[in-house]
Amino acid sequence: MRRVTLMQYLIEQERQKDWINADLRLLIEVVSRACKAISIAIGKGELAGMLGGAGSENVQGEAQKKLDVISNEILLEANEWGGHLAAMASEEMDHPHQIPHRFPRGEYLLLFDPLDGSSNIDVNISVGTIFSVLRCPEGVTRPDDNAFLQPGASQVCAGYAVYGPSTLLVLTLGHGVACFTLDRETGSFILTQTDMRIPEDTGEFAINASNMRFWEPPVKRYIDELLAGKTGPRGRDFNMRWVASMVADVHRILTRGGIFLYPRDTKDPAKAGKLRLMYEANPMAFIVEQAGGAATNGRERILDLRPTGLHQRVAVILGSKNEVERVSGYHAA
Ligand code: P6P
Repeated sequence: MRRVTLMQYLIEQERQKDWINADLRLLIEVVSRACKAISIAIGKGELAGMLGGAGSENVQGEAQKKLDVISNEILLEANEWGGHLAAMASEEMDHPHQIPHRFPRGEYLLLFDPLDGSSNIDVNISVGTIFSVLRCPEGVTRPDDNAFLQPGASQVCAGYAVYGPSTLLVLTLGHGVACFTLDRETGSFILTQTDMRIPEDTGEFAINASNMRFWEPPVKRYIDELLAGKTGPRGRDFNMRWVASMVADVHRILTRGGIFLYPRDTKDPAKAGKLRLMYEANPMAFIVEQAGGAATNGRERILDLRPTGLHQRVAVILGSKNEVERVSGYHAA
């Protein structure tokens, strides 16, 4: 494959297609540069005193890591000057971040989980950044939470960076999924995969099995059948992986297939799930569907859900289409 940088890819897309314009191209380039800066900060780890707790809590009541706060700041500072955004929302902030008056505003809303899986950061396991792009509703000059509450099907772009052995940027503009690998020598993201596809069948599942006693019957039935392997109704053995970094688990599924489940459980009946709809489930569902996979909350397509809160949680079952459909069938039974 000829060496194509992210900038070249985006400019070629802008020339030939109608689904990207200069502002969206700038947004993606700026986010990619922020992800590069986050990758460098993570890579320094303890050498730069970046590990450990920040001594604060986020809107979810979760203890923030220093790198959670740093990653959030990097994304805010990188994006607020460009004139492409109307506002930003983040897992780490109660309410949307308004664009300072000294900068022009644009038509897009950017949502992100700046450092997903950050509980893994102190033990040197892959983490990531997840982002989602919506259009700001017409006439809204100071976007509040409600301006962001659009179904995932309204996204114009979504992507993630995974900070693993290599730093990758995976991106969809609604017309397939592309993957870029960070060349640390030149600082460019290089196109390394186009049109990523998730196999419709799989032999690998991802779930936090320690929650088994809290699962609803359809999930319990599904996982029991996988564990029964050759001796059970599925007639084959399955393998299990759980990184506890959604970005790492989703990237594995995007690369070789699989099903990821973070189902609703009765541990905290008031919670619809653990993962957040607006900046984890929606962008990942968009990417997974664009790669030929499926994403539901067990009963409904994630991208059809009508959001009611910026930080609302949702059950997530995504990946290889035939497995996700089987789980949905068990919920409907
Ligand atoms: P558990 C990370 O905190 C996260 O939000 C996702 O990245 C990950 O899939 C999940 O939570 C892990 O949850 O309960 O296994 O620690």
